[in-house]
Amino acid sequence: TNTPENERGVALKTRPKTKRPPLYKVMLLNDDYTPMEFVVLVLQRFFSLDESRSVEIMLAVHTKGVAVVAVFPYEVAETKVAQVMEFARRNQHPLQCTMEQE
Ligand code: TYC
Repeated sequence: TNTPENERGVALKTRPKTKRPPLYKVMLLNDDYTPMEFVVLVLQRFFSLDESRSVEIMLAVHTKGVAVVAVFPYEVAETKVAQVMEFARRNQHPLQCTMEQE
């Protein structure tokens, strides 16, 4: 609708509308009690990160208080957060995982 035209009624070139869905940052929060090895396991298990990348991210959270683990569309991010929170709860660790629009 409302395609731009020149003075002779010829359609002008327009950009195709390829609106991308919003992305959400999935973040881990630091705490004083969750074991470092447990956080590394979470990163490997739920985010498919290798051992060295998992250790890097865990240490970033440990030193800075929070770090972005990955970005996903809404429903994927929501699933990751739920999986991490359930796994932490089942193992009685206070680890917190949150999401926020990019
Ligand atoms: N601070 C925790 C400790 O010293 C380790 C930790 C890292 C906890 C990352 C949570 O998201 C976290 N055992």
